[in-house]
Amino acid sequence: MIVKFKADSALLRKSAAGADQAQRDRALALGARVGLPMRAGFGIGERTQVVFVPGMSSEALAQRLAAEKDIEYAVPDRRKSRAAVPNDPLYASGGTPNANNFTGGPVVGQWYLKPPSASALASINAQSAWDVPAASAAPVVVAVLDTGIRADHPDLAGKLLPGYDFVGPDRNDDGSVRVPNTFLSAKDTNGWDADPSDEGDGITTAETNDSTSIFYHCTAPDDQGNYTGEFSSWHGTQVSGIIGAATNNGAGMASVGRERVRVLPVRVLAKCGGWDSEIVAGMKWAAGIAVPAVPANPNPARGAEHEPGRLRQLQCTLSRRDHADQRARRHDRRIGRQRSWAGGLRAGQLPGRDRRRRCAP
Ligand SMILES: [Ca+2]
Ligand SMILES: [Ca+2]
Ligand SMILES: [Ca+2]
Repeated sequence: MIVKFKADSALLRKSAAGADQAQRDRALALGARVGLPMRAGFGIGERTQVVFVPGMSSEALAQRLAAEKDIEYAVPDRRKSRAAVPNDPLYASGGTPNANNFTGGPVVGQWYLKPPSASALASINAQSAWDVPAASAAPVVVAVLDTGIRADHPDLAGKLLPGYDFVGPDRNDDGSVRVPNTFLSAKDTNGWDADPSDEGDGITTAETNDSTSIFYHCTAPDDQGNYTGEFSSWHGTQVSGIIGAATNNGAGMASVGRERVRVLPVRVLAKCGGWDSEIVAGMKWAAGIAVPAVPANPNPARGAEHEPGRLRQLQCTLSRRDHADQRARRHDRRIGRQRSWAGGLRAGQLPGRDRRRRCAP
């Protein structure tokens, strides 16, 4: 039991024998007044100390002491244990295979958030960071510049801020807007808008093999150079979950940011990727920098995940990278400029078509 005496309490008399004796005297006097065999614990502050009555529950004692008019507060002294390891089922290791799927989460759990081990050297040990108290009660805003968001995901409830969609109308290879205006890539029938919903970026085998389609060779070829379709990646939602999924809620997965992060979804990629100009506009808006004709972002981000040009490249196998390089060179020859694998524009190049191709393994 933790008790704080009011400043004018008569029990706060100082003792010539020292603070410890004063606390003992105070506990004895308080116990005598309420008719309980009270003992003193250690002091927490000048007017605050621990007291206890053997055989009596903290709740009952708190109720009894709170009625005393010279007691500022009396609260149970409870044992706390570290809560760093969340209770989300997908975080735990050791799923049990059954005929249809896994129950109890994946066999490896979310290994990448746990302390490194002999079998998971690259894990980030988020557990140790979760034990460190937050510097501020205000959540950190992290922008996710990606394929948009599935805001209906239950593990993202309460974690999303109002984002924006910077995927514009379909363009020609020189970057000009197609005439007539179409939105086959955006799939939401309009250009930039306030709804960053992920409309899906799946491409059919027919589309990636149709030389008249704007989705021609938008998927990565296999080792034989054949192009096949891909299902939608829902990548923005996946990344948003890793960054900020509701955590310790007993459902789904845990996130790096736990309850300290809010995700700002910024849609810059759609079917067959996105354009640098729109990605840059999305980055500026996410950071709180004005973008013409777009309402100001009231929640500027302090961190950002930017999918194209970084993660994709890191994920590329050498074989895929070669294919992507060759494809980019062929493409760049057609429009008269060179492009390095690093993905940046060389000095003097015009920022024309630089649609970031997907290169996931
Ligand atoms: Ca749109
Ligand atoms: Ca939209
Ligand atoms: Ca969760």
